Amino acid sequence: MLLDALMAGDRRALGRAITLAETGGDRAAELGRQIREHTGNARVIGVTGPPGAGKSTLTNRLIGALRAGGQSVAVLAVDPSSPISGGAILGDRLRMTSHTDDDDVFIRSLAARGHLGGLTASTPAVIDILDAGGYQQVILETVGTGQSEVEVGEIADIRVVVCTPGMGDDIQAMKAGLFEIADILVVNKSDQDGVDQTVRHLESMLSLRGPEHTRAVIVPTTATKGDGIDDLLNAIDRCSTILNPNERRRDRTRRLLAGRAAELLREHLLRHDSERLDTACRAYENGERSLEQSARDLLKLEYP
Ligand SMILES: Nc1nc2c(ncn2[C@@H]2O[C@H](COP(=O)(O)OP(=O)(O)OP(=O)(O)O)[C@@H](O)[C@H]2O)c(=O)[nH]1
Ligand SMILES: [Mg+2]
Repeated sequence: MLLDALMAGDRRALGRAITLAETGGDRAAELGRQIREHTGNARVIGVTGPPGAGKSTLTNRLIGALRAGGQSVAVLAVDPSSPISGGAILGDRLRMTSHTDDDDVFIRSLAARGHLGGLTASTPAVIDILDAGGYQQVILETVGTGQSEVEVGEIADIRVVVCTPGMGDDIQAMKAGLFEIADILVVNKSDQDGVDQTVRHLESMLSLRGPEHTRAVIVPTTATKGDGIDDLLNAIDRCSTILNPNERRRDRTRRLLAGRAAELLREHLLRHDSERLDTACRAYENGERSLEQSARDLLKLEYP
């Protein structure tokens, strides 16, 4: 039985289960159902940010720090297959080779197959497999490219957004996506100029975030030297308030379901409910309703 072998810590079974999940189909769905009750033990740490910010170097350091604490670690690096970061997988592999002989470290690259430009549709299933397979920490590295950070927000229990000094206006542009989901904002490459300025800039942006967001913490790091990694790990630990597997599983499912429902709603409105969409659209264009009001009208939500 694949499930038994997987739960017994058999690495080949783990690889087979992941491949099955990536292929999809009935057998994958069946495995997914079987393992559900064995999930919720792993902590999923999402590490995202612009290309080249140092996510893989930082992840490599995190692996080391978590291993030193006796934790087993799985890393999923999502290859954005964008021309900018071509060869990312090879780069990631090279930067994480210090852990390849360690049985309690598992590193796998997932190809992003265009699912909303970010994560693959099978990522949640692969995380469940790693979780059931006994990995205590799962690090999900993705390049923040538009939609993907929203998905990381849905999948990861803790969201680490990596930026670098001197991003200036780029940070402003980041606001809508990356910034909103962050539990922890890492300013990596702190060995470069402009760290203090970037930290101040981030602080002032954080103070503008609405009350629905809990306040993110800012952690400067120099991943190449290992500086600030302990601070980062402490910040991650402080974010990990859910300890019970049932709660963690439910929390994860809630986020995934809400995200998927939002996607379906969008499709539904565009394809099958265009009359209602047009009505709301007209009210907005006539200036009768604001964009926010029109959107709420569509959802039949009362405007606060
Ligand atoms: N000076 C300096 N360079 C760093 C630091 N961290 C990473 N780098 C360098 O930045 C480059 C990119 O690092 P990666 O870890 O591959 O960055 P990444 O965010 O994973 O990149 P992609 O996966 O391609 O988006 C490498 O040349 C690293 O050596 C740092 O703290 N200081
Ligand atoms: Mg990388």
